[in-house]
Amino acid sequence: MVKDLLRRQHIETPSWAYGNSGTRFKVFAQRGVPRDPYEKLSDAAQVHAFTGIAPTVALHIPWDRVDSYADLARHAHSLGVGIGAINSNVFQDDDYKLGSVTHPDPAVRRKALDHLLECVDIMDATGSATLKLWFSDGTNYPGQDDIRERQDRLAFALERVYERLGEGQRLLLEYKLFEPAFYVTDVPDWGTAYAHCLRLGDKAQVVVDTGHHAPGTNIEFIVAFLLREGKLGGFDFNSRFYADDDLMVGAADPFQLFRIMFEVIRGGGYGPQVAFMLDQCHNIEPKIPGQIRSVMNVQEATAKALLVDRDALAAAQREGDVLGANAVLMDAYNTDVRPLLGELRAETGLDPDPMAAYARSGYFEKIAAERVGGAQAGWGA
Ligand code: PSV
Ligand code: MN
Ligand code: MN
Repeated sequence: MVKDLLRRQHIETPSWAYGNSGTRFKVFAQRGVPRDPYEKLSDAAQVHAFTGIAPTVALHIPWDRVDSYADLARHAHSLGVGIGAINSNVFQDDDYKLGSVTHPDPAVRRKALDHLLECVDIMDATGSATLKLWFSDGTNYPGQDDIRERQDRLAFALERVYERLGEGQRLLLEYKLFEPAFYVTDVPDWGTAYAHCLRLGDKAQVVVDTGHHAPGTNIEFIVAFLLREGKLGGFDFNSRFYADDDLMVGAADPFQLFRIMFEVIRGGGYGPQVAFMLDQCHNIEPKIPGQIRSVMNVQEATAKALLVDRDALAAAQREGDVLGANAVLMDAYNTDVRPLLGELRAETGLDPDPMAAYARSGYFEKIAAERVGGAQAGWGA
């Protein structure tokens, strides 16, 4: 039963994790980094080949701009992977200094909206069902702009995008407490995202990026609440120690990841309706192994969450047995699930140790020799 559910898990890796990245201080170039979106997909296919559970790749436009998106999707399929969410990017042009869809100038708002609509065209061309929207929009100083009117401008753009969505397509709205705006962020929290999505309709849901909250925020509560309302569309998984660090998921706080996965399962969100995506950068560690490790971290947290004895937990909760209920959860968390996952991989023809198998495969040596001048993933993503 647990194994069947684990076999069905699907974790999406981001194209930008394979490119060079860094902080606002320095982008560190690594050997063998992809030179174009086609090569990013080849690397993502390696993550899937060794883990067996990473069959789709998210694109970020224009970082992944190509002449033919249909051709890119064909290339993905030839490698055994598919195109996942299309991520819009209305944050890196000079025009967006004061915002994108909430900018005071209607011409800039139009430009941003056109980009979002183009992303839906790319969904059509690639067969992607998910548009992921994150806005860097906000203000730095009190009085800088009318913060209420900015909500009207945001709602207008979202409505236009929503109307453009086709059958089987949806939009996910991502929130983030701050950065790059430091005073007001136009979509700062799950409540704002939820309110906009609620107005839009069933095809609009909230995406929870685990690095986008104030320290100490109880993310699993947000997950439980959004699932209860049918408004949890997916995750951008990563780890944070301070702000939006984009470190490997499960590295900073594996217990939090377990608690989140438990609420996903408890709330009926373990299935295709809630997308498990990674949104990370590997600034100092090698990228493909960084992604493999991250996929395994999510898988381990999921396995532990699936092992929770829900009947025992419910009984302890009913009886008001505080320590007993807590112990049920901790028993599952403290289980070493690595042997189970090794067995699961072996049963599906995979190496039980994906990290070691990738290291032995010779893929890194091959790309390091072949690829010169790898592309930058973006920055501070
Ligand atoms: C913003 O910080 C964000 O989390 C959004 O998802 C962007 O699309 C992404 O980072 C880029 O890595
Ligand atoms: Mn994100
Ligand atoms: Mn982020």
